Amino acid sequence: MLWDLFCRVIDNFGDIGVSWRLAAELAQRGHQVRLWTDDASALTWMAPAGAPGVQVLQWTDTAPHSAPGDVVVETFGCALPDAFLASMAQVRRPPVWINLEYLSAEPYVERSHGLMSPQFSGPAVGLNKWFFYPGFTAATGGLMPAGARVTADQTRAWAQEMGWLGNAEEQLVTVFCYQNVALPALLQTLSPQRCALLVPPGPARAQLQTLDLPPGLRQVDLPYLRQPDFDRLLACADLNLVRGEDSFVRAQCCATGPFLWQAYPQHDGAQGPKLEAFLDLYLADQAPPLATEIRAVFRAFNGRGSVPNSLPDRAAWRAAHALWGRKLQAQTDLCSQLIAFVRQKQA
Ligand code: TRH
Repeated sequence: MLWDLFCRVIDNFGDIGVSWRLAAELAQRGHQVRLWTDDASALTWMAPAGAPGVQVLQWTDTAPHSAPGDVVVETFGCALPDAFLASMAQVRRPPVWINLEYLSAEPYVERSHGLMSPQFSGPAVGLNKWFFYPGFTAATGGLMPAGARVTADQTRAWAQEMGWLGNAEEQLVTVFCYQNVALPALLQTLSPQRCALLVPPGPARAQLQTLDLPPGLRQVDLPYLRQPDFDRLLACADLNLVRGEDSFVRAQCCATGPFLWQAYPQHDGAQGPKLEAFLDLYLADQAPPLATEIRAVFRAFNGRGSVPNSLPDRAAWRAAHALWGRKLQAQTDLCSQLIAFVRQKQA
C-alpha cells in the first residue's frame, strides 16, 4: 500500500522520532511511504541514510502534485492541509484516514481507540477519520515493534567499542530526561557505585553541567545517534532515564535494565494522571513493597515527591521490568495492528 504520513514537529524529537519509526517499519514490511513533515532537520542524524521505500517530503499547504495514497496518517492530531483534505475527498476511492494519537495508559484510550469521526463540514466533508490509540493493553493499538533483539552482552561489547565503558564493573546509566528537579538527589543514590552517565545532547546535559557529580559517577557526553543506535544505547544500559514517548517505549521494549520515565511536562499538569495511570498498569503484578518503592521513585522523577534515600533493589527491579516486558511482547505490535485496521476499513 502507499501511505501518506503527516508529521508536524511541535518541539523536541518525539513527533519526528515516532513518525520516522513508523515509516521505516512500514517500508520494511513492503509498503511505500511518503513522510510529509514541516521540519525534517532531526532526520539528518536520526536516519542519515534514509530507508528504502520511504520518501521524505516538505509539508505543503498547496495541493499536492500526486493523488493521495491508500492510507493517510495524521500523527498526533497534526491537522492536515486543506488542499490535501480536498484531494482526499475528490478521489473515487478515498484513502483510509487515521489519526495516530499520543501514547497514554489512561482509561480513555481503550474507550476511544478505533472510534470514527465523520466529517460534516470543511474540505473533507463526507469522509471518515479513524482514531488509533497506541497503548499497553489488548484493547488498544499496541506499541511500535521492538526490532531485532540484542543481548545485554552484545550491547555492552558495543558500548565498550564506542569508548563509553570505563571498565567491566562500571554501570551504564543513560540520562535522556528533561530539566529534572530530582536529578541531583537521584545521582546521590547511585553514588558511590561506579557509573558512566551516558548523556545525549539536550536539557539534561545542560543541567548536569551545573552540578558537581558525586563520587563514582563519570559523565560521558554522546553525539546524536542514529535511531537504531539510540535503541541499542538503551538496550545496553543498566538503568535508563527516559522521557516523552518514544524513548519511554524503547526503554520498555528493548532494554533489560529498568528505567525511570519523566513524562512530557504540560502547563495544565496533564502529566500527573498520565504517570499514575502508567504506574497502575506497570506495577499491577508487583508485590506491594517493591511496587511502592518503584512508584515513589517514578513520582520523584516527575517532581511529585522527594527522592527516596535508596533506589529499589536492583535485582528485584530488573525482574519486575522483565515481567512487564514479557507482557508487552505478548501484545500485537502497533504496526501490525495498524495495517490490519486499515485492511478492515478497506474491505
Ligand atoms: O524528544 P522527546 O521529548 O519527544 C516528546 C514526546 O514525544 C512528547 O510526548 C511530545 O509531546 C513532544 O516530544 C512533542 O522524547 P521522545 O519521545 O523519547 O523522542 C526522542 C526521539 O529521538 C526518539 O525517537 C529517539 C530519538 N533520538 C535518536 O534517534 N538519537 C538520539 O541521539 C537522541 C538523543 C534521540
